[in-house]
Order: sequence, then C-alpha cells, then structure tokens
Amino acid sequence: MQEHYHASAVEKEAQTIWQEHDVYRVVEGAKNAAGEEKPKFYACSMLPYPSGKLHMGHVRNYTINDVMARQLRMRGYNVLMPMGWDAFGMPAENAAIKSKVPPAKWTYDNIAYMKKQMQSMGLAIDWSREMCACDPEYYRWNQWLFLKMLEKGIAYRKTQVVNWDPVDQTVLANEQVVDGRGWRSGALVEKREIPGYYLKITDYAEELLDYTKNHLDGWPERVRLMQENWIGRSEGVRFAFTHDIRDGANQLIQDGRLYVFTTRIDTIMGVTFCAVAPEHPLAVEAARRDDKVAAFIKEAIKGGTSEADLATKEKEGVPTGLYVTHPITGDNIEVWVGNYVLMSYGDGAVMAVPGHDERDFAFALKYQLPIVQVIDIEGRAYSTTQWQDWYADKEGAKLINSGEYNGLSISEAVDKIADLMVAKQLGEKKVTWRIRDWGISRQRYWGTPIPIIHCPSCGSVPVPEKDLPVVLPEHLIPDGSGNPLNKCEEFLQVACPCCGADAKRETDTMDTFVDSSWYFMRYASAANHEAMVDERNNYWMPMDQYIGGIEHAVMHLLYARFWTKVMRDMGLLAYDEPFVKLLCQGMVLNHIYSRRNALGGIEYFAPSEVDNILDAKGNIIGAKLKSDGSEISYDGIGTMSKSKNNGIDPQHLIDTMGADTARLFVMFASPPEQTLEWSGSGVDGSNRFLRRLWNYCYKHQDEIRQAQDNIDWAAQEELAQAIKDLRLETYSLLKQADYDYSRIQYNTVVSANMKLLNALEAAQLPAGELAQHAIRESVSILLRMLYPVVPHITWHLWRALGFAETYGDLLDAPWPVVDEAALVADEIELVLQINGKLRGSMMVPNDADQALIEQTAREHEAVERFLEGRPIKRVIVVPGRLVNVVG
Ligand code: ANZ
Ligand code: ZN
Repeated sequence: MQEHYHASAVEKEAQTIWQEHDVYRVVEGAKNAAGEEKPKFYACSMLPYPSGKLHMGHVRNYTINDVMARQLRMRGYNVLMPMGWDAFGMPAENAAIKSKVPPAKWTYDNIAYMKKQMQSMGLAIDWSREMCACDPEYYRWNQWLFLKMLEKGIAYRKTQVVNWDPVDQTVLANEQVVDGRGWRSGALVEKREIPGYYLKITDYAEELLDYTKNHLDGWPERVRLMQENWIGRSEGVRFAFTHDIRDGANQLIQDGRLYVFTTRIDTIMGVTFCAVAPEHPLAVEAARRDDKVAAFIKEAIKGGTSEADLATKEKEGVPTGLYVTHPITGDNIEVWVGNYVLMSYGDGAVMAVPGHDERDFAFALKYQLPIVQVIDIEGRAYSTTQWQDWYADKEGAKLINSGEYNGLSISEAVDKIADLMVAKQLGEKKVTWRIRDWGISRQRYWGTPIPIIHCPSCGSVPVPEKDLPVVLPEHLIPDGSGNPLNKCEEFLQVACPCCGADAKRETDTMDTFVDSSWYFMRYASAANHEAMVDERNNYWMPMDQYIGGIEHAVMHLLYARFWTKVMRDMGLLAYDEPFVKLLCQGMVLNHIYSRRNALGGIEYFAPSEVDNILDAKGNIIGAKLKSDGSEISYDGIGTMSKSKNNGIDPQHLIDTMGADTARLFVMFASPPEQTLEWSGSGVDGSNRFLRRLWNYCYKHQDEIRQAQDNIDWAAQEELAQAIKDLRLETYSLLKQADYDYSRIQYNTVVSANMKLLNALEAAQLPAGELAQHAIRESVSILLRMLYPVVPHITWHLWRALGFAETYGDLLDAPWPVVDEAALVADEIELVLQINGKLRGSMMVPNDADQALIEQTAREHEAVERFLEGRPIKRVIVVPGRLVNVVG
C-alpha cells in the first residue's frame, strides 16, 4: 500500500479493473450464492441531453443514483442502473447553424465526451444497455407505436395555430418569439394554421388523475399536486345564452347559442355581461362590424397566449354591441371581448359575475360595468368598490338577490339551477379538463421522422410497418431558414404505398418528449431488433426509483405515464404506472458576481476570478477581481448557470482532486432533495477526510491485516471498556447509516462515517489481539458503509487490507449486520430528581434491578444536600429514564 493517497492512480486502477471485468452488467433473474433469485431494483436517472459536457447538476443526480445502486447491490438486490442520451432537439440545430457542423456529428461527439466523463466519475452503469434517441434502432419504435396509435385513433391529425416566421420560413416555439418578433430574423411573427398530429392524452385524463391522487404515494406531494393541476378536472355546468346574432351571410352564429362553462352556476343571477375570447366566433363577427373591435383583437392575439401570460396580463376588453339573452331573467346581456378569456378552455366564453369572480370584478371596475352581490356570508360587509377574498367563498354562503333561489346554499342552488338548464334544454352538468391533447408535430429537422407519406390521390398514408424505420438523413446542416428536410430530395421523394404514384414524405418530426416517454423501458429490452419491448421490461419495470429535476415534474412525467398506459392497453406491458418512487434532487447553487459595463450591460464573473470582501461576521459584502483588484458587486447565491457565469466544471474537480472527493462533497453538503451550496472549503474538507482515512489505514495496515474477522464477541469475557466503546460506537453509527440509506439521506450517511473515523482515531485501545480484531471489524464496516459514496478509495483499501479474502470483492461484499449485543451499553445514565426537581444524573449498570437503582440514588451526594437532613420518604423509579427521591 502506498503511503500517500493519490486519487487519480487509485481511481484509474479501479475503473480499469471494473471495466475489464464488466462488473456492472446485470441480467434478469440473477441468483445469489444460495441459489435464490435476488429481488430486482431498477434505479434510473432522467437521461441527459448531450449538450457538450457534464455540469454539477448531472454530477449530483448521477451520484445519488450511484450511491443507491451500490448500496442495494451489497444488500443483495439485482440492481439496474442504465444510461442513455436524449439526443434529438433544438440545441443541436442551433449549434449547426452557428458552426456549420451537422447536428448528428455534434451530437455524437458530445456523447462520446460525456460518456468518458461519466466513466471518470465511477458510475455503476450497465453500458451494454445504453440507448440513444437519434439511433434508428431506437426511434423506429417511436414510429411503430405512432402507427399503432393512428390505427387505434389515439393519434390523429388536425390543424394547429403556430407562430410563423415569414423571413426564416419556419415555425417558432413560444419562447423563440421575443416581443412579437422571431428571435433570429427579427421579423414580425404571424399566426398560421397548419396541420399536425396529436395524441389523445385527454382520453386518459380520468385515469391519470385517479392514479395521481391514489397510487403515487412514492412521489413528492408537490409533484403530484402539479400534475393534478395540469390535468385540471373541473366540475361545473355548461349551458347556452341564446341569441339572434347573424354573420355577413345572414347565418345564425353557432345556431344562436353562446355556450359558457361555469363552476359557479349558483351565481347566475349576478351575471352582468358575458366575455368571449378574441378568437371566438362572436368576436370575429363583432370585428367584421366594428373596426374598434377588430383593432382590439389584433392587438390581443399578438404575443403569448399561454395561461401564465394571461394570469399576469392587465385585464382588458372591448364591448361588441352584441347581446345575448339571460336564460332565467330574459334580460339582454352584452357580450364583451376579453383578453383574459382563453379560447382553448371550456367554450372560450364566460358568464361574467363581477360580484364574485375576481377577474370579472377587476374588469367591471375598469369599464364601469354593474357589480351585483348575489352571495352573502353572515357578518360580512360587501362593497362594490373593493375586492375581498371572501366574495368567492362557498363555505356558509347563502344566495341573495336571486329571486326564488334566495336563501339556498351554494350546492342546493347549483343542483336546482342545473336541473332548470336541463329542463330548458340549454345545458347540463359537465366535467371540464384543463389538459389538452399532446401535439407532437415539430417543423424541425433533428427529430424522429413522422412515418407518413402524402400522396396526391390517396392523401396522408401511413408508412407500412415493413418499411420502418424511416431514417433521418444525418448529413444535413440547417441554416436557420426552415426545415432542411423540405429541400432534401432523396428524403422527400417516395412512392405512395397505396397506389405507387410519386408522393412526398412528411417532413415534420416528433416532439422530443416522445423519445423520453419510454426510453427507460428500452434499457430493459436493450438490443431487441424484433420488438419495442419484451418480457425483460416486465421484469425490471415498474421502475423502483426515478431521479431527476423538478423541471420535469409535469410534462415529461405525465407524457411517460400516458405512454405507458397506451402500451399497456395494446398488451405490450403488464403494469399501470412506470415510476414507483420519484426523487427530485435540489439545484446546485453558487455565488454570483457582476459588474455593469460601460455600455450599461451586466458582466458576470466566475467565483474563481474574485476575492471576497467580508464583514466582521464573515458575511460576503462585496468582491474584488483577482486580475486587477477592481471592486465588483456580490449578487448573492443562485442556481449555477452559464448565463450567470457561476458554474463549476466538474471535470476540473475530478482531474485535480478525484471523483471520490467530488462525490463525497456533493453527497455530504446537503440532503438530496435540498439545494446544495457550492463551497470550495467544503470540497477541500472532503478531500482531507479521504486522506485521513487513507492515513489511518496506512498506519494500521499490519494490525488490520493480521487480525481476524468473525470474532465471537459474546464469548469474550472481561472485554476492555475502550473496546466495548469502539464497538458500541461502530454499531450505533451503522444503525443510523442503515436508516439514512433507506430514506435517501446520504448527507448523514457521510457524517456517520466521519464520526466513525474520528472514533477510530481517538480510541485508546489496550495492547493485544482483541483490540486488533476490534479495529479490523470497525474498519471493515467503515469501508462498506462509505463505499457507495466513494467507491474507488474504499475498494482500493478493502483489497489492500485483505478484507476481500473474507468477504469477497467490495462490490458484492455483504452489507454489515448490526451486532445488537454491541449496542447494549454496560451502564446507562438516569436522570436524578429530588422532590420532582432535576438535580443531576447517575450511572447504573445496564441490568440493574429496582433495588440497586434505589440504593444508588439514596447514596447520591445530591440527596443529602437538597433534603437538608430530612428523611427519604419514597424513591420512584421510571425504568430507563429517571429516579425521583421524595423527602
Ligand atoms: C362564472 C363564475 C363566477 C366563475 C364565479 C367563477 C367564479 P376552473 O375552476 O379553472 O375550471 N372560465 C370558464 N371558461 C373560461 C375560459 N375559456 N377562459 C377564462 N376563464 C374561463 O375555472 C372555471 C371558471 O373559469 C368558470 O366559472 C368561468 O368563470 C371561468 F363567482 O363562471 B366562472
Ligand atoms: Zn397514392
């Protein structure tokens, strides 16, 4: 064994041997030494986008995964930890536009580099199952399942409204539209209707919601809530206001019915106007008649129309001069166009009740429309000039100003008015969902080709299964002016599968969320060229533990759940939900430093470029540039990001201090679900701990090597107290670490190991073999307990100290079992009370009986002092806790 710890040599040696022996390859149904089938455990991280190199977020995510996988493997599980690449998508196209390198080359180069980085982290990945989204052997199954979905009607084609950049001739994502202009061209963006493919996730809304609420108990509560809100089930009434509004051709618009959806039909007597979305047919008609309305609509549909945008937008509208009829009072109700009404929700129209809906209230105040109170709660004062939250409350509320409904509770009124709507044949109770069908068409090159052929006579024809995959050409270089597939004749030209005539391939590709909706199943059915998934999928899935960022809480996880249920209904797999447990790791944070430059812009500086200025308490109050000493500002702490220039390159850390130091720091600094603050001194501390571990082992290597395992400690009479103490400490810490491993609290696992090393260093053991056996025992536990976090150094020490001979290779060494007998201390401490007041404590033998405890208490020096000579009347003993001497 070397005298000093050299991380890079230790890590390289371990990794080479692991690779040579292919130690992370797992097979289904593996058995243990006793011939029993091991329980399986599938632990998986959300697959990375191959952006170029790993960042600290990756390091944290994969280390959590790796610690879990390694520990469970020692505990006898058959553990799968795979890895793959989310290799399609926009950044590769943007890189291509910039550097004129095909997205394929850029992507494959990045993958090669990042894979090397992962290997240098020492991750226990079964690389034989690696998948890559841009591999035709993978995406052919996207195409295959898409065709099955078309057959079943789960996939369908309809037109969609998109952002169109007329200069670049391309469709833009919402985030590529900046102030109404294309991000690259600067051209004014137009809305265009173009056809696309949709998947009917709405058919599964009910089941998805049910399982979100009742089955996902291994998921964080907040993620379940986010999914619930996204699915958005709403119970209400859909009904119509009748009207006689006709279009230019004298046709009744929508058969003379303005349908609205409301969750508060009980407030119908408080309706003072209706509001429709700018895209609503009545708005379109009003615009035809009135230029002011037309101008308003033009402005309103510009820019973002997402719900988030709408929620923060100032509520604005315009009257249309069109009227509908109130179904109960028969009053004329004016229709307004409102920018807060979404065309894509319900019917794109609302009955406005300013008295009890906050948005309507603000709108009515702004345009001086009447506000009528129709709901009352006793003891509350209503005012039409100021919104108060109770106006929307339902608890204890009664109807007023509502004619024959006065005095009813909300639920009574809802039932009664809903019945009336049914009787009048105007509407009925209805459940409305917020979730929309999933549009998967992207007018982009770097994705899975949608397997459709457009024939002038047969229309849109699915590619026959035997012709899959439709392979994406990999040599194209997008230049920003639309999808290069549109100009690629060898891809475009194809014979119609039905009639043989010249036809054209669909050039849209699939949303990359398709790729990530089932990749985790492909790991389990890797290298099957005949089928998408096979029986191995049912062995590994559902996944026992999924790990990834909270940013995927809604879309990715919901799409993957939907996709799973679709495959289940096609008989391709035998479970209902893909992920049993979900862990969302916290963000990695670092300090942010900046300076305004001469042009008024902000320049960010890396933490390595500055020296902090501290106040008396050691808080950072400013900073100076190392280069020229000039002062810059300190902006606090925030997520590591390129834009803030506050990232730390993990590779640099691994190269200089070793993967084990990096792993130890990210596990120790904070529990997996919390944010993690980067700290250079924390990293140094982690490295120091590993060196101390090494030094201890180096110093004691001969004793440890010569000592024996499996000592019958119970048979050792007259064991020295120092040995008992070391064993007690070792097993208490093991017990704590076991618990912390099971609840994924790896930071305290690390601190238990630190305490154990402290105890070993501090132990004043007597000379002799028993002490050596005890050291060997503690070190063997320390190395195993620490190994999942820092596999290289522990693996090296394990072999160097001769543990492999007793327990086998560390990767499969048995997880240590707590020796309960060692946990039983010889003496315990009892609280001493005198006349009920705390007066001290006393030690008694662990197995002391009542009499001995009483006796010890009576003789305690405090008793005489506090009783001041009075006799002892009674001694009360609460076993294991306290003694109360009464006098
Ligand atoms: C009258 C009313 C009175 C409403 C009241 C609420 C409170 P959730 O719960 O999200 O389903 N609404 C309906 N369609 C809309 C659309 N396309 N765009 C914007 N708002 C719309 O919300 C249902 C409520 O949102 C409906 O109930 C309707 O306003 C509004 F005191 O009707 B309510
Ligand atoms: Zn044809």
